[in-house]
Amino acid sequence: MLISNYLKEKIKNGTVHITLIDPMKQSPDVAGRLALTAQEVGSDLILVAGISGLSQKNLLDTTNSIKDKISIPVVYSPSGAEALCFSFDALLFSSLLNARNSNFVSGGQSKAAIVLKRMEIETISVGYLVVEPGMKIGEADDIDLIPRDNYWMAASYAVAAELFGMNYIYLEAGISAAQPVPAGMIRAVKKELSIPLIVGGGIRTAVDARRVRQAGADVVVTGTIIENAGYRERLRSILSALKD
Ligand code: 1GP
Repeated sequence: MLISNYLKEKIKNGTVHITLIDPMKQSPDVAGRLALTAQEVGSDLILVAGISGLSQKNLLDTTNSIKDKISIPVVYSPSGAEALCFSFDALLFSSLLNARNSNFVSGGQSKAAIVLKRMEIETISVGYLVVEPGMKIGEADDIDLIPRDNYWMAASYAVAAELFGMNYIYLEAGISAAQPVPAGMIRAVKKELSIPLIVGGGIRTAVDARRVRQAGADVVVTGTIIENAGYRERLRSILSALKD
């Protein structure tokens, strides 16, 4: 089944949860165990997110270890063409829309595009929008971060992406952000959109997850919580806030 159809079906039945695993943060073996826990508590998909500096070997080993242990889909979100792997179920083909550096908008993606198409890898196009504080991503000088109170800017970018024909909008507050994207912003974006909305960054508790869901997120992404002690229980309570 195509991952886009899998997601469509899941979204029809409620909020989707994605567990993000960064291969640079643990060994491939541990990554596999974390992915298994995520599957056991009810996560719908594992997103392997490459950040710059990720080696081809680490990506391959981590992917193999995850795929050996779980049956839910594993999708890759590369940060560029430096590490690629074709054993994923699909690839998020994202454009960082509020970047000033065109490499993040389409330049980096163009380097991998022909290979991906020829390999017939499923790609899911995503309009990626980084909201303050943006954390690591926000530290890059060339991003026009969306201010947390500028709902209009977020909605305008999101609708532009929809009109470009993108499949999803991803509102990102940044890895380990102190707070998730504001609920008011999620609501404002959702109101204008006809395509599904992904929200991630800074979601640590069931209260956060419920707020993001009630504001209109179709898909919720968490990453950092799985790296800390007690992650199984934390993830379980987030999942119950999303799926009750
Ligand atoms: C996914 O960047 C996030 O959008 C992950 O954020 O690590 O804060 O959950 P956390």
